[in-house]
Amino acid sequence: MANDASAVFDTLSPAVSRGSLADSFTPPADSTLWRKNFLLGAATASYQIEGAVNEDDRLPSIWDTFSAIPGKVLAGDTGAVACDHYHRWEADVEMLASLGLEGYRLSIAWPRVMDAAGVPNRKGLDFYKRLLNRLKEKGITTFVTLYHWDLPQHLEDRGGWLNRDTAYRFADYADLMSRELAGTVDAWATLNEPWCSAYLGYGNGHHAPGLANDRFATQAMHHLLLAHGLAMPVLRANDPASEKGIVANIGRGTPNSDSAADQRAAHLFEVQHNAWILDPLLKGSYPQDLFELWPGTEPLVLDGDMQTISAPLDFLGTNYYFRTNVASDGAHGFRDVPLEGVERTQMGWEVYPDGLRDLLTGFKKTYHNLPPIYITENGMASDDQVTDGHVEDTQRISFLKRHLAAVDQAIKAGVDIRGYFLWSLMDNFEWAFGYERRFGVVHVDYSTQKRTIKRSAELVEKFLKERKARA
Ligand code: IFM
Repeated sequence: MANDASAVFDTLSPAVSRGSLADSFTPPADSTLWRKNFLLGAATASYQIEGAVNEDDRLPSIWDTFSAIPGKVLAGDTGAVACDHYHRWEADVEMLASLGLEGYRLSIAWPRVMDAAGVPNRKGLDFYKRLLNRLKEKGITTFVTLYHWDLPQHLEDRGGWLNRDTAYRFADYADLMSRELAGTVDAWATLNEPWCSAYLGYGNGHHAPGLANDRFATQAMHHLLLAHGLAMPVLRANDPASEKGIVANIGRGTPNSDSAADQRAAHLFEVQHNAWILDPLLKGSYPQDLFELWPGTEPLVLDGDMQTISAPLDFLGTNYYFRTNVASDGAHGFRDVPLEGVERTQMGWEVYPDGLRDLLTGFKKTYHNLPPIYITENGMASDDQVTDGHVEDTQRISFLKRHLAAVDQAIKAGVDIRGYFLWSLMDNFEWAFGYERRFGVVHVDYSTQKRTIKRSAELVEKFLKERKARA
């Protein structure tokens, strides 16, 4: 591993080549992705795929409540049925295994496994036990996220992540899950994307529970990170053999011009997107620039909290999708300046693989204690159609190829990256965008629940087979 990542970084080509499509998906011979210990898997999340929201005494979550409010989710979609994975999990595991995927990242629905008094729900627990045992039988490495946004509604009714007590309830939940599931989980992630939970949930109201106040966002973030910190020792005690970490969505901000004001704007974009989460976890403090961006929003922090939050991680999961081009807003913040003529996905997100490499190499410079990294999500939405039983998701194939090349570049620049999970295994409930946006490498026909393997998944399978066959 290089000692000075920046020196190596400077010698990298300025852009990850767009390359050609389908048949050249396989990485070049010198790619680090050929290493057999580089884990390649796929990810999902409970509310996005499970459905069965009223079964086996599952309690309502904030997303059941939010999606039932007219206008909150495109086309009025909800996760009530989703991919019906709660009933079809056996076939879904077969499909995952048949694709040769080595890892599966799933999340547990908190409202499924305990009641409001903290009493375990055996039926819900058994679902995850069966699922994880089957994955283990198939030899699939399991990454389990405890919180991927489906907070029990009864906790939101008492303030949700604005209430410090929720962090302690989360530690109780982590305790139950790690006692029950120890031995079937290879890696635990406490939270998925606290930025989304805090900012989209409490800062701008685009996600459940739909509150919109920057001060709420910073306090919710503090309680989320505290929940993470309280859960870590519990997970370590109950399941010592597994890895423990957290998953953050990371965002690249680029300046619209060379002006100092725009450079500052891009810096502030990344402060609120990345440092807001990574500084407390890895440095034990919030970035002061955050409060320049959002004056007067300092959260209430009690003695010892930052120490709890910054306990060492075994891994950091990073989810990457796009970059945001920004300019100064003329005051103390930034404004988005969408670039013209760039490639975009069905979400309208710019395809920008270099951002993944640049962020990871940048983190290595900023955080001397950066733990091993997994890319816990990467992928794109496209309006995929099944034609004669096939889905030719050409843009996704190119997207994945270019992002995997960026990962290879970051590894060669000295970042310790151990694996990559496609987002997502199958099309699913894309939060405020409902079922219209298709992120899967497997197509789901929601009227019949038929799964159709997309061309991208076939090519990943082909690569994994080739890699396995290599001496
Ligand atoms: O679908 C989401 C996922 O739940 C969290 N990360 C981003 C994905 C795409 O928006």
